[in-house]
Amino acid sequence: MKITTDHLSDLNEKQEVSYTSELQFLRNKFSNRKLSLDEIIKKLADFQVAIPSWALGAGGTRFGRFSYGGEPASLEQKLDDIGILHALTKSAGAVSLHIPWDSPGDVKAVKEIAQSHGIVFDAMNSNTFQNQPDAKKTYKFGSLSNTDKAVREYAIQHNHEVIKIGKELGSKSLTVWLADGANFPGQNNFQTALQNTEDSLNQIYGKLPQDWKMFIEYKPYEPNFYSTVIQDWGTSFMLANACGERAYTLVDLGHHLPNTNIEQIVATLMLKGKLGGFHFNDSKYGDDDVTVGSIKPYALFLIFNELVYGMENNPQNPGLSWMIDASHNTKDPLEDLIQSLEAILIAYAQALLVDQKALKEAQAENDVVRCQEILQDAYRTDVRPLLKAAREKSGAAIDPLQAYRHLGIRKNLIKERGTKTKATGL
Ligand SMILES: [Mn+2]
Repeated sequence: MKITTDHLSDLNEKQEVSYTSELQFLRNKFSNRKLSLDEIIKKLADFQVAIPSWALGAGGTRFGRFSYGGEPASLEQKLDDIGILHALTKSAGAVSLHIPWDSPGDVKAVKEIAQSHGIVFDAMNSNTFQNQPDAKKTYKFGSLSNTDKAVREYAIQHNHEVIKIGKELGSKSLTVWLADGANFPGQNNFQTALQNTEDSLNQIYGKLPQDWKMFIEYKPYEPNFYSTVIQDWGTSFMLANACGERAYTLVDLGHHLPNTNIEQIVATLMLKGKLGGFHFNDSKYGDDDVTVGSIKPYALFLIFNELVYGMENNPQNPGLSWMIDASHNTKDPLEDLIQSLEAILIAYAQALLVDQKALKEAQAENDVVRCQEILQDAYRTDVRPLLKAAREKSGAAIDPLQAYRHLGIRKNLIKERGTKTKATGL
């Protein structure tokens, strides 16, 4: 199913009137500040978030997986799904592939499909956390940190292969996330595991093309429950520094222990020019992978406040690679992703509204109350009219979720693909 501009323009016409008056309200509210709402609208329209190839299917847990019908059964169909998302939102113009779950059989054909949807290939994700059916070595006791050199080399080789596929597709970055760690005290020698990981990452980095970046993702626990080799941002930062200037830390919102101050991590990494990638999701307990902004929208805003500050003040930090990393157990994944994109853009818009000059002054005077007021004034502004204006400007649906339902997209996908298809990956 392909969404045309005709599909959307009828729907948009009905929406226009109400949001124009809401937008005017915002223009009046901010008229006494040197703030261009049109510039913010343009920034929102330009913001693109990669959709991971594994987010289009039903996720499930170790207890069960419930299909919802019309799931994409191939990489080609996954790209079609992202094409639908991008047509509705114009914010999902990139895909992040997971190898080998979504190895492109016919690279040329896959590139053509992506191009027809206006989708580029963002970071490539390697997988050394599970054994593939044809595996010659086992990752049961780790990959890049494994005590067995042959296993480490096997995992390094896999990453080299992922870079090779990525080059053919036009990607410019590799994300490495390791499940390596230990389930029990004494199982691993911490120092040996870390040193092996550093050496292995260096070998992967050695084959990284000059115009590529490598992102090192961290996570405190799971699937290992006693220790994880790359457990936190500090370890990732240290490893990135050990590899070289094109290696960066990747922050995944769900990969922190409860109450971790993620916005401070973001600020620290951007100051040091080492924040490379960002994975969006939300959580209450652990790596829950639920819809962005569904549980802690204020935390998301505070994180975006630091991201915006960094983007404006830290030329030493390169442009970031944005991706949604979530799993969908009870919702239609496409609806869930539309909600996530909306939450990301809301937080971004709110952060762009922060009166940075006034905040700086209040901070200099240690006027704590005023500092909080300034942040919360931005956070409590309903910025949705700005998102609607951005979407109309870029030819998307003003209200993507309503358009998705109105056009009966899931019903159409079920008609095309059947009720029993199963997505590859998770
Ligand atoms: Mn992630």
